[in-house]
Amino acid sequence: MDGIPAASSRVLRCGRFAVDLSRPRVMGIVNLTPDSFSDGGLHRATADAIAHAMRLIEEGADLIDVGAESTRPGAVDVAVEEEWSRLAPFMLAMRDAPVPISVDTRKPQVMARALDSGASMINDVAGFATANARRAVVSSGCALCVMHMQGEPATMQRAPRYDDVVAEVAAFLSGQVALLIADGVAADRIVVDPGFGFGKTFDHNLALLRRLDALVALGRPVLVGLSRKGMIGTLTGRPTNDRMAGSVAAALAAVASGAAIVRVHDVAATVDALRVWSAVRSRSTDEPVLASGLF
Ligand code: HH2
Repeated sequence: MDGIPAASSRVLRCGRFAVDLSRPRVMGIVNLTPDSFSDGGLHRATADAIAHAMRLIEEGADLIDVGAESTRPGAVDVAVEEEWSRLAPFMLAMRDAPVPISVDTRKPQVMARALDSGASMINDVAGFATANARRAVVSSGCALCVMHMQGEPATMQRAPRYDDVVAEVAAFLSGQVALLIADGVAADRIVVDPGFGFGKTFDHNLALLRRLDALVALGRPVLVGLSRKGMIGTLTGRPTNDRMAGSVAAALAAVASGAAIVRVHDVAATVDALRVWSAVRSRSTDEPVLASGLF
């Protein structure tokens, strides 16, 4: 498509999958943290999460991202055994899932167990900053999401500071990609993510979204997670569960600037929006979406 940089035409190696990034992809969020499932015990929460993941896949999710440790601002760390006990039954149930399962974790021990249990992608909000994290993933064929975060979730929103947020985030991401490649990870396994809301003020987030092209220029596919985040709340004045329209608009803005994957809660709405956007952008007149566009 015109104006979309070369990175979007790549294939992402993702465990037993090869994800074609010639069109934007939607990653559906599944949360196994207890605060997301206020009623019921762990078993109920797991069953709900599996049903939710299947629903997101039916709605058109191209990947599923599952997390068992909250990384929201102020969140406290979860022990390895606790995090894995939440993830294990989900991973078992999703072993033959028709789309890649990405595991959102910062812990090398959890990464290793997730890969043994069939994970196709590891999403590390700490950007594989430790040698142990890189060691845990290097010899697998999984995809890796390298995200930028300033500080730690417990304190990251207290006083984020940058001289030039776009340049600093780009430098961190390219440095981590170089480290992974030096460790032996093939470049076609790696995506990068600016980490919206992770040690960033509203102005930092907006600057990153406006200058996403600077991250696309790094040459790796860019993944963005803006769904229902504080930035959408600031712009719309709406509470977390009423931010779908704002989140879809943000996803479209990111994709229009070259993002390859959008990480979202509202899969159906995002898939619809991307279909319309893609049809308008497409130069082909025989797209099925156009053929069925009559009353
Ligand atoms: N954001 C959250 C968690 N993991 N991973 C990546 N790669 N990019 C992100 O932006 C990202 C992430 C935080 O999302 P939040 O809405 O706080 O929670 P959850 O995703 O658990 O619903």
